Order: sequence, then C-alpha cells, then structure tokens
Amino acid sequence: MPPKGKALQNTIVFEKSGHIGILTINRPEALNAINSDLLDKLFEQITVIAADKELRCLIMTGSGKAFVAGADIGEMSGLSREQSYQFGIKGHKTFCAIEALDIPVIAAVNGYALGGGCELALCADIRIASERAKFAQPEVSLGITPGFGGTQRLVRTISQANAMEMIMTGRTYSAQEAFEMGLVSRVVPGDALMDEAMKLASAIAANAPVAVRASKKAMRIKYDRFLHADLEAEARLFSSCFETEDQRMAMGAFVSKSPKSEFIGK
Ligand code: DAK
Repeated sequence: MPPKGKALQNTIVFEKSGHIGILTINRPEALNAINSDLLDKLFEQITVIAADKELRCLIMTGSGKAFVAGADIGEMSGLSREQSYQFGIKGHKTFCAIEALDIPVIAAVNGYALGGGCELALCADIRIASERAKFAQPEVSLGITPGFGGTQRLVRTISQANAMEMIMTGRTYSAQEAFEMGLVSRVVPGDALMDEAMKLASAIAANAPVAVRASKKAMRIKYDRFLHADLEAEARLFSSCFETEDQRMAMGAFVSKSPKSEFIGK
C-alpha cells in the first residue's frame, strides 16, 4: 500500500501507511546534516507522533544518499563552550523523545550514518541497513566528542571494545561490519531497504499493540537506567572540547574544504 499523508515541514517529512509511520530526514543538499532548525522540527514531529494512538510502529530514514551525515559542521564550527552545551541539551531532548515513544522505532539506514546520524540510528529499537550504508563516529577527527548521546548509547548497544575502537579511531565501517558488531540486525540490498523495513514494521504492527508496547518498555529498563545522568555527563565533556585550537582548525578545514593541519592538543 503506498504511504498516505503529507509533508509537515520541508526538512522533516512524515507519512502514514495504515498503522505505520514513516519519518524521513529531508535535507539532501547537505546529506541530511542536522542543524538547530532541523532538530526543532524533528522534536515537533516526534511530539505529534507520540500523540497519535493509531500508530503501532515508526520507520526513520533519510532522503538521497545519506541517512544523516552528522550534525551540521558549519553550524557547530563557531560555537562557544556554552553554546555547544546548549546544542547538546537540545539534541538530547529530541533524541530522548524518540526513545521515549511507546511504539517500536526502526531505523532504515539508507546511506551515510555518520556522527549525529549514527547517534540518531542508535535511538531506534531496531536498525536495518542497506548494503550501501556507512557508519562512523568521526568526531575525534573534528576535535570533539560525539555529542548526541553516542558515547552512552554505543557502549550500551555493541561491545565496549568495538565502541571504543569506533569512537577512538573515527573510522568508517561498512554495513557488513556494522552487522558483525551487532550495530544493525540485518543488511539488505539497497533497492529493497524500504520494502524490508515495511515488512518488518507490518509484522510488528500485526501483533497485539499493548503487548508490543509493554515488551519494548520491559526490554528498555536496563538500557535506560542512568541514561539521563550519563547524557548530562557527556554534554559537559563534549563542551570542554569546544573553543580549542584543534576543534576550530578541524571544523574550519571542513567548512573551507581545505586540508587539516596536525592536531596539537590545545
Ligand atoms: N555538516 C554540514 N554539511 C555537510 C555535512 C555535515 N556533517 N556532511 C556533508 N555536508 C555537505 C557538504 O559540505 C556538501 O555541501 P556543499 O559543498 O555542496 O554546499 C554536501 O553536504 C555534499 O557533501 P560532499 O560534497 O562532501 O559529498 P561527498 O559524497 O563528496 O562526501 C561525505 C560525503 C559524507 C564523505 C562528506 O560529506 C563528509 O565527510 N561529511 C562530513 C561527515 C562527518 O564528519 N560527519 C560527522 C559530523 S560530527 C554535539 C552534538 C553533536 C555532535 C557533536 C557535538 N554537541 C552538542 C556539541 C555530532 C557531531 C557530528 O555529527
């Protein structure tokens, strides 16, 4: 059945197909990078979804060749420590609202899921990936730490060693490697991604809604314990990286499309 509904805002598109919601991050000209405005619209849309009692499952995906290529580096490049802290708190509010949905959330990762994009996928209950998907937490190569919950959600999702390696190296992982680490539950051909996501969502939506919601809540108890306090600690740590020479140099190099200098530790 084709999705019904209409776009609420430009950068966030929401459609419904029966009991299934499909939320698309839609800023393809910047590979769906998350800026403050997009974050506000995402929060607004999640609030609408939370109030919709017809919905039984939500799929999140991205338009074009990216799921989300990260937080918007141009917007972040000039932030002060205090502004970066506020940006992080705003991100946590939105990402926690996704996790707090009582229906299951599936991330259908269609392409780049980098930095804030990988962190957004981590807010879903189930992640499936196109074979074209790429995953990374490259923040340390930009002079900062993950700031939308990656340091906390990654260690709760995959092994400590794999999470440490992924964040400390900043390297990019293929969809197959993400599957082997347990970051995604399956990899499917690119053209089949949304069909597979819809099949999965339909199977979930055909089950008893009260039981599905109760199962989700029960399975999240251990994961969610201390999460909010841990995210607050993350926010304090990443803001300490802002206004450093390394952060200004690395983000400035991305924005001006020039090569990075060596990091100096200041
Ligand atoms: N931010 C802003 N613009 C981005 C972007 C991003 N993350 N990623 C891509 N774009 C833009 C590019 O600048 C380009 O714009 P124009 O030049 O056309 O105006 C357009 O998207 C297309 O990108 P490319 O021309 O680069 O496309 P390619 O296929 O050649 O390369 C790429 C694709 C994904 C390899 C490349 O775009 C890339 O390396 N992008 C950056 C990936 C990245 O490093 N992402 C992680 C960002 S760090 C925090 C909160 C959150 C976070 C941290 C702190 N606090 C609250 C403080 C999270 C941090 C991150 O996510």
